[in-house]
Order: sequence, then structure tokens, then C-alpha cells
Amino acid sequence: MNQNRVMLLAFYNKKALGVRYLETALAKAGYEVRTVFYKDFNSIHPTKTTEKELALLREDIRRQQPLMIGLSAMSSMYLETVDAIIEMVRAEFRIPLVAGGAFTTMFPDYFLNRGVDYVIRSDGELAICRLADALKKGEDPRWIPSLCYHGEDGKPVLNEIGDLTNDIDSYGLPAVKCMNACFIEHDELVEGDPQLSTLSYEVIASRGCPFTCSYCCCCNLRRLLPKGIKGVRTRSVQSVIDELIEAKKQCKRIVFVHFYDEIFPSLPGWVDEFVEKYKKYINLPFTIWSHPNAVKAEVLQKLVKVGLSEVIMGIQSGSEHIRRDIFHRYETQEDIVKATRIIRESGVFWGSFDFMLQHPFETIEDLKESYWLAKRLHGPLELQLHGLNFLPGTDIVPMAIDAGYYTKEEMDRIMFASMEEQFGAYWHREVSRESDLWFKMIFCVQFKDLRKKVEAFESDPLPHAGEIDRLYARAQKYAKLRYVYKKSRIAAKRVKMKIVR
Ligand code: B12
Ligand code: SF4
Repeated sequence: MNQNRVMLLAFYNKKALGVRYLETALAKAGYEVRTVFYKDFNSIHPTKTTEKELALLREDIRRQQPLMIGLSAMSSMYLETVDAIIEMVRAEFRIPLVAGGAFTTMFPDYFLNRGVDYVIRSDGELAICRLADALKKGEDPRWIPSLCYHGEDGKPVLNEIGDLTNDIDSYGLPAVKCMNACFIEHDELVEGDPQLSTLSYEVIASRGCPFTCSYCCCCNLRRLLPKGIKGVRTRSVQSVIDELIEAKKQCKRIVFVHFYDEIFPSLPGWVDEFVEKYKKYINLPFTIWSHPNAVKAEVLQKLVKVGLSEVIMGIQSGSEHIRRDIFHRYETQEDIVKATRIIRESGVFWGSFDFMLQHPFETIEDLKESYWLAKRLHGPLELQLHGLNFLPGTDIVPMAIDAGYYTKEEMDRIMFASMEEQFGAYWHREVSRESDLWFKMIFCVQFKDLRKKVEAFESDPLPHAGEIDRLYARAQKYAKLRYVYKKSRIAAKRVKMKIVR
């Protein structure tokens, strides 16, 4: 065994920020890290691991002989692959397994019950190094804050989450280039960090979200934080810029940057320092996520000047009842319309707005509300229409059970179904013809010339079903063309920014 080597596995995510932060922490503590990016993300045709891929991992573990193996399970959507790996490692090796990540933090028992030795909840930087040290020295790790393990009676013991810090800069920068990485996909193992060839770099300037949406785990993760740890922790501008400078150096093909903060920081002073340094050192188009109650004209205007090209914002439903009582989102229709107006008037090139439609809580009247609201949004806009995925650990799950839509057993079957079924449910659901038509009309209103046409059917769509189907098919083609247009405009913007510089 190589006492100084730790293996980390990221699932369906070549950029896996969590794992990259852990690599930095472990490297600083003197460990050599073998990072395995296990399969790529594909929301349309996701596939479970193949036997060949498992065999490739098995051989790699044999070659690397790590002190321990860390599994990063951020989401519940690909657990069948994680399960297969746990089973394989348990059957063939005696190497300690430790799991962490957002989903793991909420469900440590899931992993302990499957034979994983340890779970680390919440921030892993400090705890994983302590665990590695303890294992290396043959010491008892059970005192480590945030650690979960099997008790004497075999039952899971969960230590309190602890020793986190508000100063997340102190965790260091995520490894932009993992030093000893490989990528396993399509029955092949390719050496090297798959992020290096990326066109878009993903960064997160803060951790946490102040909102409480019932279908999202962020508030549930926030509730687990110990007293004194802020729900939203923001990095210094300098730390973010240092990471992006490194990203530009390592990833030669970068065209734009995605800020994956739940809500892009707008702290006083932060944005001013950010725009100054971003322009000077980075100068790439970028996208951010926002929220109708967090959109501020003065912030967007400043960001647009240094490359902000797209704001992605959740609207989720046009029905105030669904938003407030079911989704626990308290913005009004006016707040939403105003936010889209601000985005447009601030000069942001693209606004993408997410809706979650056709779920058990929604009536046809609620769905129609989304149609009326979509017509009021300021464009040019892109509407992303999704279904509602019930994620384990979210507040909406007991709500759906209490309302009698599912039994607990049915809900568990849905939430822990195969990834193919879960992603399938994301794009396609069984609905009435009327619901289907309203959905299609919502999709059509984002395109000017189709909007006029569907408006003619809005008093009663059913008799016009065939025409609406045809308009929808056209809208889908438009959406594909728009995608190409959007990407090429952003690439052109990149070129322009380079020249103007
Ligand atoms: C940014 C983000 C993304 C980005 C990821 C960008 C990237 N480069 O990694 C994108 C947009 C790609 C993404 C995609 C998805 N996401 Co996402 N995402 C997030 C978000 C907002 C922040 C994650 C993050 O980067 N945090 C910063 C890093 C530093 O923290 P971290 O990942 O938690 O890692 C720390 C600890 O967890 C721990 N840790 C992590 N791994 C390990 C491993 C070990 C061994 C140890 C000891 C510790 C440890 O240490 C790390 C450092 O402190 C979270 C919300 C949240 N609060 O976590 C949702 C979240 C994780 N995503 C979620 C979902 C559902 C998804 C998708 C399935 C969405 C979809 N339908 O396509 C995909 C799945 C992607 C995947 N393969 O995992 C859910 C998961 C809930 C669930 N039950 O499944 C969350 C919680 C949001 C929500 N809706 O509730 N996501
Ligand atoms: S605003 Fe977004 S990240 Fe925050 S709780 Fe709602 S869905 Fe989750």
C-alpha cells in the first residue's frame, strides 16, 4: 500500500469542484492524490457504469494501492454507479472507503449501510486530511468532527459537524489541474485531467444560498451547519481571480466562465473590486445564476461591462400559489417581471429562465398561469421547461406524501430509481392532452413569430391540438438554432474582448 496516496472519485462530473478542493487540501498535507473522474455528465442519455469501466477502475486501484478511497456523491441521481463501485471495492480490496458530498452529507447512513467505512459531512478539507493522517498512523479516527462511522453495535455514529470555517479562502484554491488524474468513460481509461481541454471554466465564489426553495437541498444543507457558520460564505475577490488566472494558464481553450454560485455575490464593495480585477486579469464572457429577488440593476450593469453575457434565473411557476405554498418562493409576479426587465435593460445579452411544470401539485389553472406570466417576461428570453424531480432530503418530499400524491414507498422508488428513469422523468411525463398543449404553448411564446400564432388558440387550445403540435415541433427546431446562435455570439464576444483589450 502507498501510505501517502489517496484516491478520490468524482462521478459524472469532469470538473467536480468539491473533489478539486479536497485534492488541494490533501496535497498541502503531503498526500499524493489520484483523482478519478468517473464518467461524464449526460442529462439526455445517462448510462450506468459498464462492467468494463468497473474493471478499469479495479486495475487502477491495484496499480495505485491507495491508503484510502474517497467517493464524492454530490447527487442522488447516479447512485447505482456509486453502489456498483462500493460493491466492487468491498469485494476485492481492504482499502478504507470514505464518502462525502452534498447528498452524502444529508444521508450518511446510505453509505455506511452499504459497507463504506466513513462518511464526512459538509466541508471536507480539514476532516479528510485528519482521517488520512489517522489511517496512516494507525490511530483511532473516531474523534474527528464531522466524521460518521460504524459504532460498536454496528449502528451508524454521526459526530457533530464541526471545525468548519467562515473564511473559505483558507481552504485554498481548487486544483485546476489535478496532478495525477484520469477519466474513465466509454470503456476507456484516459490519463490526464479532462478539465484541461474545456471551453468553459466553472467556478464558485461562495458556498450556500439564502433562500428556502422546497425542492432544493440547499436550505437543508444550510440547516446542518453549526452555529456561527454563515449560510452563505463568500470568497475574497482575490482568491476567485487567482483561481481564474490559473484556469486561463492551464485550460488553453477557455472561451467563457460559468459562475455556479447559487446566487452570484453582491456584497457591498465585492462587486466593484471584482469588476476591476476581472477586467484586468480575466476578460472572458461569463454567466451567472440569480434569483428574482436578488437581481440588482446596478450590479448587473457593472458586470455587463466586464463580460456578463447570460443570467440564468429560476422562475419555476407562474402560479403564485405554487410558488409560495408549494415551492416556498416568496417573490410576486411583479418581482419576476421586474427582474426580467432589469436583466434586459442592464444590457445582459441572454436571459434564461427555468420553469418546473406538470407535477402533482399543479392544476391546469396553475399551468395556465405560467403561460400568462411567460408572455409578460422581457426578452429576448430562453425558457427552460423542466419537470419537478423529487430529491431526497428536500422539504417538498414530505409535502407530497402528506398530500397523498405518493406513499413513502412510492416516493423512495421515484427518488432512488435508476438514473435513466430519473433523467427520463425530467424530460417526459404522463399528462393530459390539455396539459400537454399548455406546456407546448408556453414553450412557443418565447419565439416572436410563434407567439402570435399560439395566442390565437389561448381561449381554448383543445380544438387546435394538431396546429399546436406542429408549432411546438417548429419551436424545438428554433431552440436548436438559437443554441448555436447563442454559443457563436458568446464566442464572437470572446474574440471581441480579446481584440479590444
Ligand atoms: C454548482 C453545482 C452544480 C454544478 C457543478 C459544477 C462543478 N464544477 O462541480 C453543475 C451545474 C454542473 C451541477 C450539476 C448537477 N447538480 Co448540482 N449543485 C451545485 C451546487 C449549487 C454547489 C456544489 C458545489 O460545487 N459546491 C462547492 C463545493 C466546494 O462543495 P461540495 O461539492 O459540497 O464539496 C465539499 C463537501 O461536500 C465535501 N465533499 C465533496 N466530495 C467529497 C468526497 C469525500 C470523500 C469527502 C470526504 C468530502 C467530500 O468536501 C468538499 C469541499 O468542502 C449544489 C448545492 C450545494 N449546496 O451543494 C448543487 C447540488 C449538489 N446539485 C444537485 C443536483 C441534483 C445536480 C444534478 C443532478 C442536476 C441535474 N438534474 O442535472 C447535476 C449532477 C452533477 C453531478 N454529476 O454530480 C443537488 C443534489 C441533490 C440530490 N439529492 O441529488 C444539489 C444539492 C442542489 C439541489 N438541487 O438541491 N451542480
Ligand atoms: S434559490 Fe436556487 S439554490 Fe437557492 S434554495 Fe432556491 S433553488 Fe436552491
